[in-house]
Amino acid sequence: MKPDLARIRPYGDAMDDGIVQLSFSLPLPCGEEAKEAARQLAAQMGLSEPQVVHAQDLGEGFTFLVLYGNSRHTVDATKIRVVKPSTEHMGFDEINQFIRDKIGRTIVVLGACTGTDAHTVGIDAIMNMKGYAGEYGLERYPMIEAHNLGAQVDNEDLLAKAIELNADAILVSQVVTQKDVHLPNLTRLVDLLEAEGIRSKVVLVCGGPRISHELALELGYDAGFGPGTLAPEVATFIVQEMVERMRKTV
Ligand code: B12
Repeated sequence: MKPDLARIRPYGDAMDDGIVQLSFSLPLPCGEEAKEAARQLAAQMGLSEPQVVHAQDLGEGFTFLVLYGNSRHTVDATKIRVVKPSTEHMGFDEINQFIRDKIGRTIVVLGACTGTDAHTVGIDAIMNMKGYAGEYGLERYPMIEAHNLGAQVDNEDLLAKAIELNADAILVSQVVTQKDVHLPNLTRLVDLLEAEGIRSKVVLVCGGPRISHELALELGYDAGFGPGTLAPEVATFIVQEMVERMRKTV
């Protein structure tokens, strides 16, 4: 049976059954009361027939719960439009060859977690030599000179390094988003680059679990990448953007 794209519902055991899985923790000791509280919460969230399939004592009066329930809502997938950098990306060899052929020199890419952010795993996944999820990071690319500045880098220091190394691209990772601190921190870098008159010289990219391409564009970045991003997607964007800019200035 084919799904009705105009009325997409979650798939559990059978098409259109609407079954979803939900997990959360409650500040209640593990027991029947915690399970009943979880069922009632799931019902209030609009799930019918909520069942607790897992309850685990987290200690100190907290319980972790997993529930199944039935969602009646549908989405019209034919009307979905998502703003994203590009649909096709090149592979490792193709990207290096593209740089040789179209740019003719190694390119300099700087990366950092900025502001108060100490979550380096995301930027490492994109930049580290050993790579992530089967894809080498940018440090492995012979045609990319990659510098990962690590955690809690001030925007001012990142700017100074970008000028010193004559960076072609700057990659900013923002994971900690409590009270939306990532937003002014990200726009601050744009302001600094503009004040130095080098904003248009660099390809400026941000990423993190709560970053979308659409948000990045709103903040003045050239692209934004969210969860599950792989290095070749980012590298493809950088090199294609560089070549596009070269084409426009000829
Ligand atoms: C590991 C971890 C830590 C470690 C970090 C160690 C390290 N060296 O990185 C430590 C213990 C230090 C830590 C501390 C804190 N953490 Co923490 N941490 C995590 C955790 C468990 C995993 C994050 C991670 O490594 N993900 C794996 C990577 C691969 O995924 P990713 O970051 O999304 O990266 C991918 C994409 O987003 C994208 N990407 C990311 N960056 C970039 C950049 C560019 C340019 C591009 C193109 C793409 C890109 O590509 C990556 C690969 O696909 C998460 C919870 C979770 N399960 O996600 C919480 C989490 C991120 N932490 C959180 C919090 C609150 C904190 C603390 C504030 C806790 C505290 N009260 O002290 C501190 C803050 C410290 C600080 N100053 O930053 C919250 C953030 C909540 C929010 N929305 O703001 C989370 C979500 C946990 C939670 N549910 O509350 N944390």
